[in-house]
Amino acid sequence: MKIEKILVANRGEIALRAIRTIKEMGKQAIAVYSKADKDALYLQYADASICIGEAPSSKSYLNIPAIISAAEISGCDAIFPGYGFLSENQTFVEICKHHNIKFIGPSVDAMVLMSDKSKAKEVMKKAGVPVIEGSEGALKSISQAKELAKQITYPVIIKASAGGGGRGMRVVDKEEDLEKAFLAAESEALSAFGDGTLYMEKYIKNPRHIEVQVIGDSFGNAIHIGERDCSLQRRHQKLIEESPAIILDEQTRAKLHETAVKATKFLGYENAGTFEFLLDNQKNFYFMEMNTRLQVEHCVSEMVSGLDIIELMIKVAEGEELPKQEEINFKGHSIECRITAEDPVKFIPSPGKITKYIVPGGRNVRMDSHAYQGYVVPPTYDSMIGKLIVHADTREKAIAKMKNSLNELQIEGIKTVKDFHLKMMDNEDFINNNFDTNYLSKH
Ligand code: MV4
Repeated sequence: MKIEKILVANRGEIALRAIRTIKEMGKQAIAVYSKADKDALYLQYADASICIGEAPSSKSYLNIPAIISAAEISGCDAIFPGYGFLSENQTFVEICKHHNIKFIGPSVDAMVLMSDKSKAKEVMKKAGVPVIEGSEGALKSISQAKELAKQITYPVIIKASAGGGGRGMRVVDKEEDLEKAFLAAESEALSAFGDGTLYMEKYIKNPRHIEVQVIGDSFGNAIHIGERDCSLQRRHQKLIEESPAIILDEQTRAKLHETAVKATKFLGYENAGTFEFLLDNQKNFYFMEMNTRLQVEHCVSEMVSGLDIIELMIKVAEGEELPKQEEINFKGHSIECRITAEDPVKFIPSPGKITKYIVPGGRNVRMDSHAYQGYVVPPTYDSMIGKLIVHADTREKAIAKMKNSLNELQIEGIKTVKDFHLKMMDNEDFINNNFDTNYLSKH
């Protein structure tokens, strides 16, 4: 089934990113916006745009009736969700189906399964994917948790089944601390997700966060588009991502890719997704979670593979078959720096008017951003105003190119994290691949 008109149910850089591909494919792109985004750049690039409500997300980008109405009024046959907002909302996917609008993403079943992190782990274990030693499903009581922790030995980590992103998570070093941690995680999970279900794992010290981009089609084919190292995070907010993950030797990398593809096929997963793994200091990898959406950092995978992942997502949704794994070749190294409107030291949001905006350019330099001179960054949404992505033959050259590009980037009127990234590009530990997920909290 050919898709002709796509509603982009998102804002900012990802809305712009999606509109570009949709138009390049000869399709029509319909944008939606809240009152706070009436002057947004992506609206100018869309074939039409529709206001869906007031500034708060709950009244606009999360407003399902408004978005479905916009799709119907404009005659869209599909919706592209992007990341965040409704991209992993099971109800939304079901409602799209009822309205005969193709949701460009996975099935409700896959989404539901992966949203329960402890169930997802059980299913992955069945698929033959290595998982971190821990509870079989949910924890039933504090005493059971104590029993289990003794068995797997401390430190352990207690996580929320409905969680992700670090909320409802507690590391426990010894039995005396377990009860308090259990109760704290439970109440945090209950208030954040409305579900206090917890599970337990052996705590892996100083791991690397490595994820594999996959995509499946409606014929049961699945391919990977390489891996990304996303270890440089601050309070579970990723800041720098790269592909390939140079920490991996060829053999581990091949095994990781093979595992992710096997898991995608096992699930009968359709469309783009990401398997998140933790890599321990002995280079063992373990499945952690699956993200059933396109991610912010997909660009580094595009740069090393030469593929347009959104184009693949749309083609899969149209019922086309994916290219074969052998047809996908990886070349060079890509790094992405997230540019947020935040103080570069304290990371406090800095919304406001951009008075000067000059973007870097040149060979293999990509700036995915919806910002422009005169644009007012609203305080209402995520502070990310763009992503600077570079590609080069080697990691060393990519770092040099990123450094140069960051120096070319000039944003005035608001604070950005540019200076943080510049510092990182000169940081010995970053250059020497000597970091892990705890690096930024330690330094
Ligand atoms: C872990 C872990 C160590 N051991 N699980 C953080 C977010 C959530 N998705 C899972 N997280 C972690 N799970 C075990 N068994 C360490 C983290 C973790 C982390 C993971 C990826 C990237 C950054 C992180 C920062 C702190 C903790």
